[in-house]
Amino acid sequence: MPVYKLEYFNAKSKGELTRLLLSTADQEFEDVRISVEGWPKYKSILSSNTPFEQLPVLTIDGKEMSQSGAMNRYLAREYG
Ligand SMILES: N[C@@H](CCC(=O)N[C@@H](CS)C(=O)NCC(=O)O)C(=O)O
Repeated sequence: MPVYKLEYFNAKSKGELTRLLLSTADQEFEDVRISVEGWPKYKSILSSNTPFEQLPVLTIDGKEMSQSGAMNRYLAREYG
């Protein structure tokens, strides 16, 4: 079973569909919620592999993926 971590703000918006997809597929994931106040500091330490320096970021077995549409399509395909 893949290890998932989803980093997003404590809001619905672009991260919520990913949370719902993972939950509906019964996949455990680390739900990391960043506060708006904490974002500038968090952004400065985001991995250099995170090309757009934006959230959401989905990490799958240590590999980071950005762009909510791409991650949602991936999960939808993966779990039917
Ligand atoms: N095209 C990206 C857009 C991501 C995006 O706009 N993220 C916003 C929050 S919804 C963000 O990280 N804003 C903070 C910033 O750009 O510093 C996606 O769909 O994932």
